[in-house]
Amino acid sequence: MKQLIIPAGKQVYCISDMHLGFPDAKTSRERERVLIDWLSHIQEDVSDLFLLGDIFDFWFEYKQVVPKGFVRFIGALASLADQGVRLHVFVGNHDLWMKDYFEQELGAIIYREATDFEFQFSDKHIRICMGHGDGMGPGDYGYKLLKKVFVNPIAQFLFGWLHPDLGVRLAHAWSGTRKTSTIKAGEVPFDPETDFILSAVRDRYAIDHQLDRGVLAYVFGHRHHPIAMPLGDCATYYNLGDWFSPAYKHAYVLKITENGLDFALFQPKS
Ligand SMILES: [Mn+2]
Repeated sequence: MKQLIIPAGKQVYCISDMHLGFPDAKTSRERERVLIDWLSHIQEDVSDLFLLGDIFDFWFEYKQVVPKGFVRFIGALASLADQGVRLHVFVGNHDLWMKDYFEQELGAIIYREATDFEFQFSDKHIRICMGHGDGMGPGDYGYKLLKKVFVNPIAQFLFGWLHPDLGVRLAHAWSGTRKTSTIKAGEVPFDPETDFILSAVRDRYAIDHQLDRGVLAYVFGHRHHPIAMPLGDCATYYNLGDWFSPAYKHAYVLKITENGLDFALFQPKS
């Protein structure tokens, strides 16, 4: 359980699945601008910013090189970090090849597994479990096998020795083959009977509830559809949606405040 003290008047913001770079440079640049506007809007009261994975549609850190692009977004994060905002970055299945670049540059904390947090407000403690959500629960064996290859140190070492122009092109070609399924993921209706993250969350909740751990919410991304689903009387499963679906219709923001949780659709400025 990681404990975070939240100063009076401040709050915690969580978003997921921005997939910067997807599906092309022009659309991604527009989304990047909207995200930067949002970051400047929250800067007055954010203490901790959680990015729950798939920030980038593809990210790979070579020993001396990182992918081109996203300078404005990374710059906006740097500016928040310089003001004392803590950045919490979960790796997603699209950007799991993060190493220590954001740690070194932004002081970000990188998470590779679902993690429990306790947010300590002046008169209240809120416990929340957060993660990206890929590879959780039953099924999806094809992806689980692929993830074993992706996280394999030898496979990463070999990929890292490809010239970046070739490696990044291969990665984009791979992402391109999955473009339709990425876009469609958010359009598939949420089915509580088959949702693999919900299945894993229910297992976790059963244990937490039995041990009276007081976990208020289980927050994930990855599925690209927004969900707020009660689990029993006092806990909720949230999924934060995504930022690339048309008109930001799936872009949800979870705020953790001294008054509790606030889960709301992002409202772009017209
Ligand atoms: Mn995603």
